[in-house]
Amino acid sequence: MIEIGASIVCANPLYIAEELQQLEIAQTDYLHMDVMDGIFVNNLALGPEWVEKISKKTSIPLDIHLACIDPKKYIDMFTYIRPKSISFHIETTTQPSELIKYIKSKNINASLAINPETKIETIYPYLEELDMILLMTVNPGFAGQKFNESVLEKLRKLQKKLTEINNKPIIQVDGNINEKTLSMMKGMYPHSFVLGTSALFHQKNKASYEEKIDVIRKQINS
Ligand code: S6P
Ligand code: MG
Repeated sequence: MIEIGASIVCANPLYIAEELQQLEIAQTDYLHMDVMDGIFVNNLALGPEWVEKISKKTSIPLDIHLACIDPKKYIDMFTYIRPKSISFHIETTTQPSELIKYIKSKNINASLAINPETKIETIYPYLEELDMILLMTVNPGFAGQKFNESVLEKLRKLQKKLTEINNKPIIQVDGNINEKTLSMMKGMYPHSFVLGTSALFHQKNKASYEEKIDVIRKQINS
């Protein structure tokens, strides 16, 4: 099943209750929460108190993206909020299996995120353990960046590799996902798409979130 998520760092924090209401009307499948530590990426975002407040305002499941070094330190800051999934980066730890097991022991889907420049083969040893793989299509840190086309080859390789193993983790893409970049993925769509400024939260197009998400769903399903 295809899932569409909304990246909350791109929403207007001054009107967050209204933003959440519109995302509910749009039947957004999950809210993607970027947690940034200012070290792994050159930006700071979304602490646990803010994420908890959002979780209390909505029934949309939460998807936590830890763009942080030493992810072990951050996982328990979020498990009590009961997110649907937690992603941490392969570039940030030497013990992915330990963290995957730990996240799963909390009944939360475990996911490994991978930056555009990191070779896809680095996650192969963990494919049988994972619930999800987050393929970054931009470098984490900021919204509004250019889609890295080299990720298309990684997506193709990963999909082929997954046909050779028993486990079937979801593939999620994050970064400049819109009608144009979706058309580059045609024929090899992943399962889960994070929408940010380029497809959803930009102000140029005055359509509602419901209409914008509908356009994306129709394109994927066509
Ligand atoms: C990037 C972050 C993403 C962005 C999202 C923005 O640091 O992990 O989740 O919030 O990709 O979307 P867009 O369409 O502005 O690139
Ligand atoms: Mg993200």
